[in-house]
Amino acid sequence: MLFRRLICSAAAAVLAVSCFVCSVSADENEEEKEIIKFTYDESMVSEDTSQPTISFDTSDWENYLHLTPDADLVGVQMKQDTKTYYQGASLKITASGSAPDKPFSYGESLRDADNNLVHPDYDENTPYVNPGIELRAEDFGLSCFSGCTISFYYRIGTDVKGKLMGDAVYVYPVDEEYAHLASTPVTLTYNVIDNDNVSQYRSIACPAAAESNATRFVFEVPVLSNLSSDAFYLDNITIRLPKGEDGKQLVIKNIDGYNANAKPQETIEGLEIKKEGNTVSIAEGDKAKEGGTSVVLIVVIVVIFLLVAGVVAFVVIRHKNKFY
Ligand SMILES: [Ca+2]
Repeated sequence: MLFRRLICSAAAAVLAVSCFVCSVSADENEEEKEIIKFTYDESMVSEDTSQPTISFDTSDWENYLHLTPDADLVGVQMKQDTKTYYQGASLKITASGSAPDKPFSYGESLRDADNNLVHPDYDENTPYVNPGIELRAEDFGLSCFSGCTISFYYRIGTDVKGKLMGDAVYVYPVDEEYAHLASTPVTLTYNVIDNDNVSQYRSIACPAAAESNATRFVFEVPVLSNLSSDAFYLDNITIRLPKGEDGKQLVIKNIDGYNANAKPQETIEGLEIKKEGNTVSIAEGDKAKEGGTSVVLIVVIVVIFLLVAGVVAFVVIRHKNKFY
């Protein structure tokens, strides 16, 4: 009898311990998956979407843009620029270094089309690096960026072709460990042909998914070889909050002294129209396209003319034959 009691007590103890272990491990799992609840500081938001959150028009932008921890790997630096801007003044980002000995965030650079390693010293297990600049949610009174969208104006440097991976700067949300939270980044690709973003500013947006624990937006500068000029420019960044249940759109209001009187640059959609001082190659490309269109038009007109002339000649000959 005593023996049976001992067995039962031991079994109960084992059960209790195992339940405790299960609950601890379940708690740990829950802790790992804990989603940061989105909250915002009511004193920092506005319904007025006409003013950007960061304008770069005064020196106060320095409180809101940061270098990423990997920025030094490729010598990323940033400073206000009053010569090349969308409106008032902008932020110029440069990178003076060469390619680091670790891969950038995007895996496609690891292997070529034949699945061979592009760089023999690293593979999929090598830690990625994110050199560039970043926005941090806490600077804007936000618990996280989940559900937010940033929009901004940008211009790509004239010398990035072949010198940045994919000829591009990549924009994407990350969590505190710099884990990617977007399957594909927003790609600012050097383009002087059909959507010129080198001699003029363009606007684009980058969202962070809801409940994604996004706390930063990274602008990655994946340098492959030394840049002789600027990497890219930023102006007028606006942070939009997730739309409320009432459909109201709130933004983080301007916090760095927006110069509303400065005239925005004209942004030309589609094919670029020349302005004084721009590169000649783009103009030649445009002319070639226009020339190509003209040639096709002339050929069509000539063919129609020949067809009509042929029909007229045929009718006239038939008509003459009737009388002779
Ligand atoms: Ca500005």
